[in-house]
Amino acid sequence: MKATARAHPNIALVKYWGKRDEALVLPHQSSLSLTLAPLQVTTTVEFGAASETVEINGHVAKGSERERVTSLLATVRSEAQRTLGPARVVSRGDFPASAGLASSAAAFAALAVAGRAAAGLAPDARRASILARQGSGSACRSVEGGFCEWQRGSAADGSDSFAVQRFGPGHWPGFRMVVAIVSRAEKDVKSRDGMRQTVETSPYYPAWCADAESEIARARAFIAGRDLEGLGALCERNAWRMHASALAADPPLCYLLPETLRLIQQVRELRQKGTPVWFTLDAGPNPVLLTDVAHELSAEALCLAAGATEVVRCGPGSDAALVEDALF
Ligand code: 2P0
Repeated sequence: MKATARAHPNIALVKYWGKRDEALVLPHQSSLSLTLAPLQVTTTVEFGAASETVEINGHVAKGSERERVTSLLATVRSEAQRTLGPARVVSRGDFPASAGLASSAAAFAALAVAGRAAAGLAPDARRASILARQGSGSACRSVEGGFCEWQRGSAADGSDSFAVQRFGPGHWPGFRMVVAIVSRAEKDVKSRDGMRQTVETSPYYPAWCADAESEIARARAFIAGRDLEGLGALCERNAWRMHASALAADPPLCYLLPETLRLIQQVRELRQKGTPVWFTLDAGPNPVLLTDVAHELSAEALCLAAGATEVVRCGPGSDAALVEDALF
């Protein structure tokens, strides 16, 4: 009745931006990401507690944060078809939630894996991915390691909308993602709301969806061939196109800061001088650089020189996994 799991966050190379079903968290387009080590979140779930409690990074979760955890556990209970009683959940990340990286992806992947194990359900990556998706869309891509593709699916109940691993972490061990923190400020519009606003009001939204879907096969081919130049260029244009769709919303959504553009300009200049470095951008101001192990220190130095206050160097991470060390 008690289990603990750890999971890594992920960064999308081809992005998810918009839902066709808000309640089930079903996307309008497929996406493809890399699971990132060494960052991780650990979560312990125990059923049979006196009352349902959720503690995240040392504080008691309330409101929608708590609701997303408890509704995921309700799905676990119905799958287990057992009387499990209230759950105690404790979750801790080794990176701050405001670091510009979505800790929610790792947190919900760890919760799905630990919750299923605590309920006595057999390990099942597909079911865990579907479960994690209901907490946060991108979390479905953190159940397995390496390069994972979230297939949008078409079923109304979401049963065919989950992530599958395309290449394990050992496929391209020298691939690196370098996260440049230029701002830790809370963003004005959360991803969930920004996506909705873009879907409902951006005239560019249908073009964004069609383009993102068509990039998936090309991204897969570049990863298969460990083609950093091809993948880097694809990631940059996919990030720009996601931001273009958001900028065209009404009211417009601009997640970029002057510091973001300055850093991106320097990435381009360093590349023109021969260093293989590209960038991607999530729904926030902090660029993530794509490079290889031979150039990650150059990428880090660029970020610091361009004004980043903190830099996190990451490589391909492994599957979400059960661990022995419970948090309580
Ligand atoms: C992604 N993002 O593919 C995209 C790129 C942000 C930009 O997934 O509403 O926390 O919980 O499904 O997964 C961030 O949104 O949103 C995200 P919900 P999520 O990684």
